[in-house]
Amino acid sequence: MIPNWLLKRAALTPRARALSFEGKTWTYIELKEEAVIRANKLNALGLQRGNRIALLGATSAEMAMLIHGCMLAGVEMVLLNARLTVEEIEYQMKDSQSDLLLFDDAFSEKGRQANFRSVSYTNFLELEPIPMQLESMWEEDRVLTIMYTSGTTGFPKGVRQTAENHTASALSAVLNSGLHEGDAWLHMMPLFHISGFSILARAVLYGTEVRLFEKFDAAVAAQEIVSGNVSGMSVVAVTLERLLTVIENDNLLIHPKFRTMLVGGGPVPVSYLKRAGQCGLPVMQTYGMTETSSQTATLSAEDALRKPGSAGKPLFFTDIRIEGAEEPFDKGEILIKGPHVTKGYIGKHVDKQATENGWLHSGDIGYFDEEGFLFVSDRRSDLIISGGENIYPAEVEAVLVEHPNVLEAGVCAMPSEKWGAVPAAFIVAANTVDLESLDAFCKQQLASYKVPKAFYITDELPRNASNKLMRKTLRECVAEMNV
Ligand code: S0N
Ligand code: AMP
Ligand code: MG
Ligand code: MG
Ligand code: MG
Repeated sequence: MIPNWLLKRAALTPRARALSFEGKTWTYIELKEEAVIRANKLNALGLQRGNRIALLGATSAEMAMLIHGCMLAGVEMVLLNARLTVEEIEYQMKDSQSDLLLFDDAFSEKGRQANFRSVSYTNFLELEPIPMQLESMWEEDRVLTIMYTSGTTGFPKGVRQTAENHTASALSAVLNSGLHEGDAWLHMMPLFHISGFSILARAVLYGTEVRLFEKFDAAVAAQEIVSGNVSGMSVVAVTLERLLTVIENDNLLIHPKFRTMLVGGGPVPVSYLKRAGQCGLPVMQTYGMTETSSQTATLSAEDALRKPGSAGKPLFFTDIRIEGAEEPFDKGEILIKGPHVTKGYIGKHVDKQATENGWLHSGDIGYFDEEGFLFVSDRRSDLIISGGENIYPAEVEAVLVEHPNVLEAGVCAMPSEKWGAVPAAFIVAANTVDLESLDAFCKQQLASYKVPKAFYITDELPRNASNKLMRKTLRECVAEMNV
């Protein structure tokens, strides 16, 4: 059994600072009181242990309190990506058999359009709470959160993340990064991604503060880091680069309290790591994913300068193997084992085995060097990572071919100065297809980061002997056209 993090934490260090947001702060006892109120309001809505609710909103203190409220009430959360379209929200609500959609008022349009029982934050907060038996202990397998990641089939998969997954992940992380008096984490990530949720989970386990912001802002982040407000922060490559530019332009000095800049969620150009080194910004690359409830390997402070480009060693409770590798530098698929690895999926993919003999097949390609440092050398087959958001070509292609004038579609990554990579589409058209209407058609169904940023009309798509689309050839075409 695992104690409910917040109840335990509030009992241990009630007066420690837990959260700050938009000029307000909460101690752990105050955060617990807020979360209990929300658990009791969930009870008032008739939600019971084992029910599922979907949360839709931007990062906010309210969302953090709702998350803790759900964990107290025994309700499983589906954390929806706030950039999804109504169609995508409906798919995930239906697939997860969610009992309720709770939405931030700023998302009212989407929240009300979705064809489900839904309640806005404001209406929820007006409810009269009905006291309930709080969930003070969790079974290891208690599903706390469900996050959707896209799959090679084109149908997003809901990943189950249990109390054990999150707890093991947080414990592994602290055995790598250590815990110092006054530690505080700068939180500018989406709370609906594991990159953001894991910050909350770690803080409540360690008894440290989360300095929460609605969204990434390079100037504000730099100020927080320089002033000694925070000891750590999580970023993706795109946000690291924006932050470096501010630090470089203003010649800022990193406060000695700041010791961990975790960067992950996709490949990180080594040039960024070098620039960080020159600024005195202690950057640690990490390799993690939704299926592993965040970090699985992370570079330690000790090796950060010595091993640029490496994602470090497997964390304390993690085992990593390179499939088929016989010696250092042999490349192969990265296989992961440990208590942080998901037990599986829900909905449409409920029967899909997440692991084979305990090993998760990441789909990523990598190798270990002679000292056991992991290098992730290639991304999952065909996966496009745009500013830390994942796009699976199959999902975009499935939408494109629904268009009446599209016969066939192939989607691949196109390099982007701004986002690292963006999707590009090759279209075999039935009649003349108006690209503007195709773009509008995509925007209706796909979150905007998934909408192709370039469309190319072609007579046929490259296919191999077994008729499989060769997206690698598409990528080569894009590269040729952009020289
Ligand atoms: C990069 C971010 C901050 C960009 O958002 P920004 O600049 O605030 O844009 P908006 O003002 O919201 O929108 C303006 C227009 O830009 C489009 N847009 C926004 N984001 C993207 C994007 N990523 N790609 C393409 N377009 C984008 C908007 O749609 C809008 O356009 P229009 O007007 O047309 O609608 C933001 O994208 C961001 O926060 N990205 C990071 C997401 C993230 O957290 N990814 C990680 C996911 N992976 C994991 O969680 C596993 C790894 C992990 O856990 C981890 C990762 C990093 C560090 C630590 C860990 C860990 O293990 O702990
Ligand atoms: P997600 O499913 O959104 O959690 O994304 C996880 C995926 O991001 C991984 O499977 C990798 O493809 C990619 N990724 C995460 N961290 C790194 C890293 N340090 N280097 C390269 N790719 C990464
Ligand atoms: Mg944003
Ligand atoms: Mg993802
Ligand atoms: Mg449709």
